[in-house]
Amino acid sequence: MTESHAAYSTTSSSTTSSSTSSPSSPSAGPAGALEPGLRHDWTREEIQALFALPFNDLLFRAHSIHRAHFDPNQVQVSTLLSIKTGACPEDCAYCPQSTRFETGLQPEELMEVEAVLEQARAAAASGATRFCMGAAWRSPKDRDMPRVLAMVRGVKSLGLESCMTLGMLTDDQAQELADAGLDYYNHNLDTSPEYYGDIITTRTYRDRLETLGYVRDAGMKICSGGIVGMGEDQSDRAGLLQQLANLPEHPESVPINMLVRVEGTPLADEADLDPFEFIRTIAVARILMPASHVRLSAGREEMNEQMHALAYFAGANSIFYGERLLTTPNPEANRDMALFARLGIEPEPRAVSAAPADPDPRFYDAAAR
Ligand code: SAM
Ligand code: DTB
Ligand code: SF4
Repeated sequence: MTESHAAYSTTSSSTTSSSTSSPSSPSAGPAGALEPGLRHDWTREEIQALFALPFNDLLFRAHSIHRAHFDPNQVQVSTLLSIKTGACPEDCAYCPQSTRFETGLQPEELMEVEAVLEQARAAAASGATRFCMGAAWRSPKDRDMPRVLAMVRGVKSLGLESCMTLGMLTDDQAQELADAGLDYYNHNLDTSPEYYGDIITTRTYRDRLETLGYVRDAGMKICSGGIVGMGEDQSDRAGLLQQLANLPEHPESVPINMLVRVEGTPLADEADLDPFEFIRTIAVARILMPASHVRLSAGREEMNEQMHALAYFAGANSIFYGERLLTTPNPEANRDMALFARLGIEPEPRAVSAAPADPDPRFYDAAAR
């Protein structure tokens, strides 16, 4: 284990803060999760105190921090594709792709590279700036890597930012992905360390942190977040955000998923989470990780326009765009664009470094309007 891997370990749930900065003082400086002045020593008590604020006070604080770091009228747009579907050996209680649950999902082998690129071209044409590819694997097999790497190179050649979520990685696999040009690796902590064992038994929290360490060491950006609405309590939501914020560097992208309850999974009948509690989670994520993109992720299909608008106000500035997530429905792209127009929101232009030397003029970049 290298020194930086050792730093990817769980934060004890209640450590005393040694920082002098207060939660109400947003860090100044340019946006970027490596920005100096960001805190990595949040205690559970401090975070729970944020959750306990009156709703308007919490949103005002989160929105002020959001404005200090981002254009509040821009939202980053990613598209998601399942490149290998179902038949996953893991037992994540929320997931329709686990082979252990009868969800009626039709498994599909790893896609061919050209079929993935066809979808990536469509995503680029519809205005997405990042293309995220997900595989229902515990971890990729070495024999899968050449095809996966070809997908990364192909997506990059279209001028899109690339993201993958393939399960646990070895340090070598992380390096291969980085060398192929992968920009982001998505690997979620999912929930607090204490609640984690109620949801997944086939891999540990430590395993997840180890993969995040390899991803960081290989030089890729981290996309890591979790799921709410799985029957956890507020302290678990605080615990998830505490783990993410206290990583050696904040993840550049923090997806907050609302559980999509799928028939056949153990969480199919989970009770509704109070929508304001979901908004609070977004707001607290924004306060803790001021320079990170906070993604309003799964579960949007069940959220109305007012809820979307509140989430954007609270600090969410990224979405998955397109009518499907991995296996479940997502709002149609034109509904998102219509809401953006009503709210005066523009898609965030893609990062300059992702543009190819010679962009293909056939593909329209809606975000670059
Ligand atoms: N198999 C890989 C892994 O788990 O590391 C990558 C794909 S997995 C589907 C990616 C993430 O999707 C999970 O970590 C989880 O946070 C999220 N997810 C899966 N099913 C979900 C559901 N029903 N509702 C909300 N989020 C879900
Ligand atoms: C993430 O945090 N959410 C996305 C992405 N990372 C891979 C996945 C959501 C999956 C929702 C259930 C499904 O469609 O299968
Ligand atoms: Fe498999 Fe990923 Fe689903 Fe867990 S979340 S069952 S690892 S596809």
